Amino acid sequence: MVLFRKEGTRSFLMNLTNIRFSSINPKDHNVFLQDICQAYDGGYLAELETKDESDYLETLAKQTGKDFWLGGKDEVEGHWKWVTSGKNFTFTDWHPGEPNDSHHDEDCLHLYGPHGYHWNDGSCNRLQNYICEAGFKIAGPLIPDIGSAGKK
Ligand SMILES: [Ca+2]
Ligand SMILES: [Ca+2]
Ligand SMILES: [Ca+2]
Repeated sequence: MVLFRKEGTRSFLMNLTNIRFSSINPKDHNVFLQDICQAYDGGYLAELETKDESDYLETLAKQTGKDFWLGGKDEVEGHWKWVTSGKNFTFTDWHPGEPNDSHHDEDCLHLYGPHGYHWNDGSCNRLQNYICEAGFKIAGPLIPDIGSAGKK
């Protein structure tokens, strides 16, 4: 199931399919998820540049009760980047005490329920849902548009 949401000029797909960030090709963690997002009119794993964007998706995640992958990784430990744009994080909403690289095995960014859907670094091998982001034209026949979620 895919939830399709619009916020301003952005569109977001919240794919309620459990997937590992590191699926399919362990040598290139990003490819599989990126390909799925790209099928939606050039989408990519969500990159949260602003508080508005982060708050919006955290609220939606909370409504679904699911954890979601975002498009951030620290390929170099502690240096967080968005995987599609290659940009460093300019805004963060880490839960207090995160990122903690627990067990030296947390390199993938997600919205995490036990942390109130604030940001956490988690193991890339976790099975969970994911969020794609794209431009306004993302709407298509593949995607059931269940309407826009109100801002809180
Ligand atoms: Ca964004
Ligand atoms: Ca890490
Ligand atoms: Ca963590």
